[in-house]
Amino acid sequence: MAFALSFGSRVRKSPYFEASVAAGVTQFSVYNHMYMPTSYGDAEAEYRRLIEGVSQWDVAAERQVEIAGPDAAALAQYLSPRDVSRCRVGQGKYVPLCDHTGRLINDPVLLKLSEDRFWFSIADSDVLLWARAIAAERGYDVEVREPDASPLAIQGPKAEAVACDLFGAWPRDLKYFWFRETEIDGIPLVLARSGWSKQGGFELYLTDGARGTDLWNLVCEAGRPYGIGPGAPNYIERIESGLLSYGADTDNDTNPFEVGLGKYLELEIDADFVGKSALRKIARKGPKRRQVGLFLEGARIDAPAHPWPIVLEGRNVGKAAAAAYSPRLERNIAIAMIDSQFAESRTELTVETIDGPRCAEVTALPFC
Ligand code: THG
Repeated sequence: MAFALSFGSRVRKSPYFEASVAAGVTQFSVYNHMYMPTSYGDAEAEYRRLIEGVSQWDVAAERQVEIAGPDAAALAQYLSPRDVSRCRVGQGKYVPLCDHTGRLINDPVLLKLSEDRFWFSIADSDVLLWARAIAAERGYDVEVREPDASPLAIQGPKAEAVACDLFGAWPRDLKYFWFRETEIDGIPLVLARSGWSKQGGFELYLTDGARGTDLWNLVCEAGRPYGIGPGAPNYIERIESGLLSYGADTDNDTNPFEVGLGKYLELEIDADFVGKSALRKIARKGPKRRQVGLFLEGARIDAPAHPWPIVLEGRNVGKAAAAAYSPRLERNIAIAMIDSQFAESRTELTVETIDGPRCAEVTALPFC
């Protein structure tokens, strides 16, 4: 390609930026106003490492929005269409954040650090602005800020062995989304069992941004016996696993029911939260569109979806947000949003891909 992103100071660099460059990063995306590595040049090796071994990812762009102070629990609840009162200190929960109309505005992991301090670990949208505005409008006594906390993920079946070599035996007993504040070689961090893959693993939220290279190198060393290598949130594995990519799979009108997040909502709780009545109404009527999987016929897909239009009997009925060849299924697969009336499995459609139309069949998510 004859063009590249500009590397100015308007977009932020992660604490692992230099380490990623030294490790041979070849592509970045921009996420939460920060460069985020997306490839180290060998997609097949990165996929295999994630499925069979262990991979280390600079996901510092998953920024935190901290809510602290006397009304922190009240604001965290008001922002969340889930029961935050049942979240314990040291526990995390996946929380689809919605606006007053029930539209999805982010899908963070909520971490409860203490009774009066929470982090929303956010996907790519400006939750800091949202939380500050809601806090001010409602007169909550809180401080809302972005703390110095930058996740480094280790993902894959051997991630637990690496975490235990680094921290001792206790990470083995951490339940999904639970975490503990700790340190290693004087580097402060929060260790959580989490990460944006279904291969298992941990996230190390570095809380001293000056120590990024030190932490990256420690993880490299500990992972060496397990064949660790650099990677990034994996385009193919996330399609196979049906993990939501906010912004790729969603648009400005997507609601959580359309993308399979309805199961995380608790609309009958007493507490009030943003979007409560709108979400109840959508739950009653059912969503107009649904996220589904597709199997695509034809040659191995090697171009990302742009997205691609989906057609049935000459009518546009949706779009494919992401498509890839799945090495595990040995088939072309895609994640798509289509009109609910066509979302039944086995429905046959046409996808207008970059190299022409292809027959496709609807299937349920996840694929693997
Ligand atoms: N880690 C951290 N922050 C994040 C992400 C992350 N913020 C942005 C983005 N990723 C948020 N999106 C997701 C999507 C899915 C999951 C986590 C974050 C996830 N889902 C599990 C699943 O679908 O099986 C479990 C959810 C559950 O059952 O509670 O893990 O990756 N720090």
